[in-house]
Amino acid sequence: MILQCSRLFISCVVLAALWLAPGVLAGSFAPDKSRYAQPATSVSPDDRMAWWREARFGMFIHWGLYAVPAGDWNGKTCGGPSEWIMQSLKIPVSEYKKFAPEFNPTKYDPKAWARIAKDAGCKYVVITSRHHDGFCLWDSKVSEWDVMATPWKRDLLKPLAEACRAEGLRFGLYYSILDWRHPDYTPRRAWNDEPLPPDGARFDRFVEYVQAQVEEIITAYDPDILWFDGEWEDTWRTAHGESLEALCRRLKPDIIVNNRVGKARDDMAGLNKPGVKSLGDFCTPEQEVPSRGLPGVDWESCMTMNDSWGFKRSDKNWKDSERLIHTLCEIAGKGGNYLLNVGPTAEGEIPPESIERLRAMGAWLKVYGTSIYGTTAGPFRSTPWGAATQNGNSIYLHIFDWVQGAMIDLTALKSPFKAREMQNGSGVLTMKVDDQVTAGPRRPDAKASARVPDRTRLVLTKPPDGVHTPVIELRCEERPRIVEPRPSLGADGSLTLPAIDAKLAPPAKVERIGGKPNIGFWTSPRATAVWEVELPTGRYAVELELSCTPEAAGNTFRVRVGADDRAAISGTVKSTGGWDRFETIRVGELTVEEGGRLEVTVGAVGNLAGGLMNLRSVKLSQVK
Ligand code: FHN
Repeated sequence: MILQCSRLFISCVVLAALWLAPGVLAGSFAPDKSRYAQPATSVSPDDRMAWWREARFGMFIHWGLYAVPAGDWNGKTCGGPSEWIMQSLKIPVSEYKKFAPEFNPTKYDPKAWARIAKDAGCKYVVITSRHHDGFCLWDSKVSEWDVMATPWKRDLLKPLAEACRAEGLRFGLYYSILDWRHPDYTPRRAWNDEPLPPDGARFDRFVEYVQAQVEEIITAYDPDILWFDGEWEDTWRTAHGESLEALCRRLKPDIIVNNRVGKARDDMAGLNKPGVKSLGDFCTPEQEVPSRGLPGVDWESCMTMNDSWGFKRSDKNWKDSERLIHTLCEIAGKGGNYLLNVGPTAEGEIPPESIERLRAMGAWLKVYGTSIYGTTAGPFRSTPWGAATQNGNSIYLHIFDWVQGAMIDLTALKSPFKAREMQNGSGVLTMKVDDQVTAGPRRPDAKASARVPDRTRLVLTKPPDGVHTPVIELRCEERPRIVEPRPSLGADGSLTLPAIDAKLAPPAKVERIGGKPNIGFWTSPRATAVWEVELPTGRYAVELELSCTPEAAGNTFRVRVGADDRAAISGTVKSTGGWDRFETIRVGELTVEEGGRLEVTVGAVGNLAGGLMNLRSVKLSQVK
C-alpha cells in the first residue's frame, strides 16, 4: 500500500530570524509563464504513445540521498522501502541533511547503466530526479537542496540522458510532488525542523516551486516521459495536476505523462477510479499486475526486484529471473508495460543481483523478444499455462511450466495456423484434433475453407533444450478469428465461474485479496456480475465463494440464471469474519426450465448498507 503520510500538522509556527527563501521567491529563476499560455499540444495521444506501446519493457531507477543510509540509521533498520527512511524512522530534516556530504558517487558510470538497460532488453529508462525527500539530482535554480550540496557538485541526470540516447533508449524522469522537506509543503511533517517561512507554509508557493522545477528538467533534459508520483495527499488537487500537465505538454508537445499527475489513481491498482477526472497518458499499477487487460487503456506496472525501490543493504528478498520473465510475459499478455526497478548504491553502482537478473531477461528477450515488443494483449479468455500476446496474424504462447504431454486447448482459435516453438522449431509439439493426434504441427485442413475441427489442442512433447519459458508461435493464415466457447458443465456436472471472467457493472471491480482475484467494491445495487454460459435444462445447486466483514453482513443478494426470476435464488450475506476470509456457502437450488446460451447474474436486492460481499466465484452443480 502507499505508506500513508502522517497527517500530523505542526501546531506552533516557528518564526525564523532569517529565512532564505528558495530561488523562486528570490526571482533567480522566475518561470517564463508566457510559455504556459501557448496553444495546447499538437501531438495526438496515439502519436506520442506509439513508441511507448511498442516498448513494453523499461528500467526504473530509484537513486538519491536515501542510498547513503540504505535502510539503516541510528542503529535501526527502517521497515518498508529505503527511500522512505526519513518518514519511517522520522529522521529530522536537519539530521537527514547530514547524508548530503556522504553522497559522492565516484563509481557512477552512466554509460554502463545505459548499457545494462540496453542489454536487458529495456527500451526506456526512468530515473528519480527528485523523490519525496525533495533532494534534486540536478543543480536546481530554485533550490539549494540538490546535488550541489554534495561532494559530487555536478549534474547527475544529463550524462545518463545522453548515455541512454546513445544506446537508442528513451529517457524519462520521475518527479515527486510529495515533499517532506520543503518549508511550503503541507501537510508538514512533525520531524521537519526546517524553519517555516515568515508568512507560514504556503502550498500555492510550493506549487510554483514544482512548476519551476518541472520546467527546469524538461528544458534541460528533454525527457520522453514525465513520471509523477506522490500525488495522493489532499493538498494536491486535480486543478494542480491539470496545470502541471498543461505545462509539460506546452514545453514538450510529444511528452508522455503518467496518471499520477492527477488524482484519479486507484492506489496501488494504479488504474483510474471512476468518477474522478483522469489526467495523463497511462495508468500505473504498482507491485501488481491488473487482473485482466483493459482494452483501450494504456498502463504500466512498476515493480521492485526485491522489496525496496531505493538501495536497501538488508533487503535480500530478490525475485528470481524466471519470475521476472513470467511477469514481463503476463504484463505484455494483458497489453501493459513493465517498468522494473533498480536501486543503485550511494557510490553509484547498480547491485550485482539486479545486473544478474537483467542479463538473464536480456538473454531471454534476444530469443523471444518478438513475442513481447510491439505486441498487444493475447486473444484468449484464460491462459492457465502461462500468457499469450498477439501481433498481426501471429499469436505467441508463453509456456511458464512446460510439462511433457500437457495439452494447450486452442479450440477458440478458428483460423488455420502453423505452430512452432520459437527457438527449437516444431519438433517439440504435436497437434491433437478431435482427439486424434496428427504428426507435425500443421492443422490437417490447411485450406481456410476446410471444416475447422471442434477441439484443437497442442500437445507438448519433449521440452526445448536449454531455455526456460519457451514460446510457441501460432502463425495464422489470416487475422486470428477467436470464438471462445461459452463456459459449460464439466464432466462432473458442475461449472465454476471465476470473478476474473465476469462482466461487471461499476462500481464493482476485480481486486486481488490473498493474490486471488475477487469482485469487490460492491457498494451499489446497480453493481452486477454477469457470466455468459451454456447450460442444459435441469436443476442446479448454487454455491458462492465469498467474504464479508461483520459490519457489512446482512445485505440480500440474488443469483439468477437466464432472464426470468423463476431460475433465481436469493440469500442473506453472512459475515465470514473479514474481507480477506473467504468461505464457500451453499445458497440453495434453482431450476433452469429452458437450457442453452444463458447469463448468470449476481446482484444485490434492495438498497445496500456498505459492501454486499467480495465474491471469488459462483459454482453451479447439476442436481440429479
Ligand atoms: O512512495 C513511492 C515509492 O517510494 C516509490 O517511488 C513508488 C514507485 O512508483 N511510488 C510511491 C509509492 O506508490
